[in-house]
Amino acid sequence: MKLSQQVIYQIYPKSFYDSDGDGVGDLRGIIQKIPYLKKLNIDMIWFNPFFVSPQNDNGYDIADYYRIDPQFGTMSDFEELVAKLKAVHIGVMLDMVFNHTSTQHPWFQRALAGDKKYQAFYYLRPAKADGSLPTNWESKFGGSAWAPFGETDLYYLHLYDETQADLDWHNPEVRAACAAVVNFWRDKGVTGFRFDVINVTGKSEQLVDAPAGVASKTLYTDTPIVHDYLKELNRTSYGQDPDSVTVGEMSSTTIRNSVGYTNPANHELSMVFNFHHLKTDYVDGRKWSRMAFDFPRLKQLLDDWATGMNAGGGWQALFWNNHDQPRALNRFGDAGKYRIKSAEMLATVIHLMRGTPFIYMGEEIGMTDPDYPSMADYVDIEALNAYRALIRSGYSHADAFTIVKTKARDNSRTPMQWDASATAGFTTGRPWLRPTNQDQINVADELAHGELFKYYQTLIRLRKTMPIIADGDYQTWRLDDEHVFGYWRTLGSQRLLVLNNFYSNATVVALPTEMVDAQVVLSNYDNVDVQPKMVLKPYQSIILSQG
Ligand code: TEU
Repeated sequence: MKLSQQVIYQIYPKSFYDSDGDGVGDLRGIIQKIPYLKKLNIDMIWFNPFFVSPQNDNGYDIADYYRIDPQFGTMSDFEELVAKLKAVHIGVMLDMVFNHTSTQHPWFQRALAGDKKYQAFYYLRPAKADGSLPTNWESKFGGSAWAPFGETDLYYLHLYDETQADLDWHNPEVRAACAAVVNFWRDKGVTGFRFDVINVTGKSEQLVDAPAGVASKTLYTDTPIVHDYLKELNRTSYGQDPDSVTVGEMSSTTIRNSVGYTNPANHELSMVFNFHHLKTDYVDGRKWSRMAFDFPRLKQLLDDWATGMNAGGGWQALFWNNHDQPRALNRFGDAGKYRIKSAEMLATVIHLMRGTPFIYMGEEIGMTDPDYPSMADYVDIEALNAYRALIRSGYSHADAFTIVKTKARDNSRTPMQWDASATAGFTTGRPWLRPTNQDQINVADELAHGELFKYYQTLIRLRKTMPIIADGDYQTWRLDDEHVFGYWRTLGSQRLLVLNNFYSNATVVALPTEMVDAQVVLSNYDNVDVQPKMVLKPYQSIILSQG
């Protein structure tokens, strides 16, 4: 099936389904749930990393790219999973974390033991003449991006945790080693690859301080050489398979670069994730802050990206949720009274756009953030570091905790809620992270008498059956509407108008004249009557078609 008709589902293996009662999800658990995945009718599954890892960053700190971490299963479990998914036409996308390795990786360990070949795999630098750290760069998880390299007088660069050492992509042996990993998994039948923070691999060879007032990330994000690296990786690995599906996770990227990464003529990637729309509830761009989302800004960003990527022939990965983000319902929808309607509205926004929709596990049953009473429930390194940093900078415990509660990555990492039981039907043991609202939100209830899962099935079916959804152009509708985010899709003489009310109040939209006798393709409320002045109910979405 063409990429434009596909929908991808994301599974966080640690939290999907536990088959052996140790409280951690595993590959055999996923095998058991294939009928559920097939029912949703998704085309590919992106799995977060399940490779051998000390798990300091839940598997994004890889110690062996070629083996499965025993807590998730064995290579034969993986082979069985791939074969059983293939039998029902579901592809596999693996997470390739190539910006850094775990400091437990043999490459880093050999470098530490003095092996020059592997020292050249990493960024090792001496202190400055005055004895200070090699640069003033900050780790994305807090503190300096430099840590002492063993007993030497060198430091190694880590843009993420201290146990995640950045690989030096200038070294052709590093790039060849990464391509070899991709090819190893291709030989196992894997056709999809997600490249973790791939746009920060293009650091300059001379690492320099960020000038005062300039964020260090601007020095190493989206540099021109990233495009060269991707062209090479494409040529030496996944590009040899015409059906491969690739997505780059692009931290703080631009539309111009993303067009470059994804325009098929460039032979780089199939699509990219960007995160700008998910920063519209940040105060002054700071994640560890709290405010209601800025609706005009959210619309402007969604529209700018859709318009720019369309104009440049680029392709977007469309998403609200992933394992790094609090649940979208708690941010852009309503996690209470209008939970289902707002979940349907948010899904409509994404699934009707031009690009490839991603569904993060649990989204299709309307999962929300857990309600944890204390810091003791949080386990993610980023949240724990952020809490300490907030306290250090003068926040009270209560204020710091409120921010952590709304922003922690743990919010999306709670176990998939299969039923209303104490462990949410996720495990027979003690879940590694506690679910809190499975009595109200779970798969069993949703399949028995819910409407949200069915709504997702419909959205997925529409993309496969309506060429205008898969391949039509995107155009802006009135950006100044105060409650509604709408947009046009067009293909030949056919037009769709997609209207989404982001609020719990009804609102009126004066329909463009050419749409007053349009057909209703779908709405999340019954009995829609097309009127010149249309009333949109709370969180209502309507898809109108003409021609
Ligand atoms: O995340 C990359 C990234 O840009 C993070 O800084 C992200 O913005 C942050 O987690 C949000 O708070 C990827 C992975 O998705 C994440 O799970 C890893 O921790 C990170 O890379 C390092 O590998």
